[in-house]
Amino acid sequence: MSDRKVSWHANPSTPSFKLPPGAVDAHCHVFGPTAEFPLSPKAKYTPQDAGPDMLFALRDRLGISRNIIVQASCHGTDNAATLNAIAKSRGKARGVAVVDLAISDFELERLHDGGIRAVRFNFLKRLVDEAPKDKFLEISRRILPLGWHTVVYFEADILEEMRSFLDAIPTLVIIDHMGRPDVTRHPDGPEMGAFRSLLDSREDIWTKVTCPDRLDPRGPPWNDFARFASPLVSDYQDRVVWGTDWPHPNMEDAVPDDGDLVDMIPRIAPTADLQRKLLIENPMRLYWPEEATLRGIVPATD
Ligand code: 0GY
Repeated sequence: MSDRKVSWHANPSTPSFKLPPGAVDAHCHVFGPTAEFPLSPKAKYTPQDAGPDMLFALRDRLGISRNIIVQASCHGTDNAATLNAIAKSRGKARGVAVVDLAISDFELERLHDGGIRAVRFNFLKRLVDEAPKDKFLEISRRILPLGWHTVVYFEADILEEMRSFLDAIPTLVIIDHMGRPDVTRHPDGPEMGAFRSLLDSREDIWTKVTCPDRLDPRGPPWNDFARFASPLVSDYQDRVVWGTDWPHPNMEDAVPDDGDLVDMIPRIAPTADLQRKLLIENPMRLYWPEEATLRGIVPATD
């Protein structure tokens, strides 16, 4: 067990930025606890346990109100650890599943009842063995009646070959971590141009302005990341969400301080209006739509 990695900060700082009440961490994970929820035999990394109690302690410490728990690839297509964390949150978490391509409708409904609202398709070869686009599209068609959306994780160098697949997804789409651009390049260069043209192609393509630690090789204070993320937050203000990415899978060599991650927010979303959309209105609209309408967080639509 000694090779199990710790990829999170043991004692994150208290952020200077005070999150508004109701802020959602729209991208985080749990690992285990593995005594109850073992890692997948196909896992490409073997982290130490980082279960719901730890996640919710961090949530409270940072001033976050709710979590969107994304099934981590080390748990494969068994979403039990994610469902367990959602159940323990007492309504303060919802989730994104990774599903077996032969999943039954009954199982999809069971996931819905457990708080799942999206599936994730992962195209990173270091994380998954296969990413069959035709089968993924079939799943996206099947989740449409549940009102779910599709989360897609890929790196910028394959965006062009991803375009026809992304164009064909029938649900709302969220691209993880801004499509993982090389942030040492110019934010107005061809790579971001291609990403913006994807966002411009459909009103229902969203992105997560997440992972400065993962994307910015120069490290804190992550100035290059900020140059990429802040124009997206203002130009696509109704379809961006933020998250910590805790427990930062595979980041054991450059573990971020989660307090610093919160302090990035006013740098990429400098006004109270942008912060409210990024942290509350947008994720609530996606993950708790009924409550968002009932509580007047988003205007009711006809
Ligand atoms: C992330 C990024 C990574 C890992 C996973 O599911 C996962 O294992 O998402 C990564 O290693 O880039 O979004 O957490």
